[in-house]
Amino acid sequence: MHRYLIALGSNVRHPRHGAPREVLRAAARALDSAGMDLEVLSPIIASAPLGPSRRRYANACALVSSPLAPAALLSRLQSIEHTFGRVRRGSPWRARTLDLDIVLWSGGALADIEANLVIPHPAYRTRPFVLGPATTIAPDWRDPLTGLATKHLASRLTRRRPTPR
Ligand code: PH2
Ligand code: MG
Ligand code: MG
Repeated sequence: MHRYLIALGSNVRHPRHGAPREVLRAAARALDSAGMDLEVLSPIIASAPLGPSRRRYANACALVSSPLAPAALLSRLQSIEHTFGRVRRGSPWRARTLDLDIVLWSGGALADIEANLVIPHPAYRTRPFVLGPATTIAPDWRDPLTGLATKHLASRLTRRRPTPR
């Protein structure tokens, strides 16, 4: 059995599920089906968009256990994105109904060129909208590359710079 930390994001309404935070609630239910067990979902936060899209995001993180290896789990996540109406065309950072990213897994560091998959997620250490929710459900999970726990990565981001005097 493997464990995965998954980041969820949405910044487009879904015609049936509704606003982005409702999209994430429905997506969490989909993470508890067909070879995946949802252990816990973090609180859902609102976050300012990073990148070109102007719409605010709903973000959350989930802990999932699964017998699936990373490439197989990724393709399950992509098919869930697809059932939520995500269309992959245009810029990779365009607004999206649902984004499901693998952030960490119990097997450590991995680069699967064929599946276009890198774990840990290459950008998670600098993203408050990932580290905030992740700290609420997996504060002590260490990044296999830097050795820093989620809560330490998060506090590095929010720490105030020393005020010059
Ligand atoms: N995801 C992106 C790009 N920018 N900004 C926020 N606030 N939340 C996201 O999930 C997000 C983003 C690419 O996946
Ligand atoms: Mg993403
Ligand atoms: Mg993605």
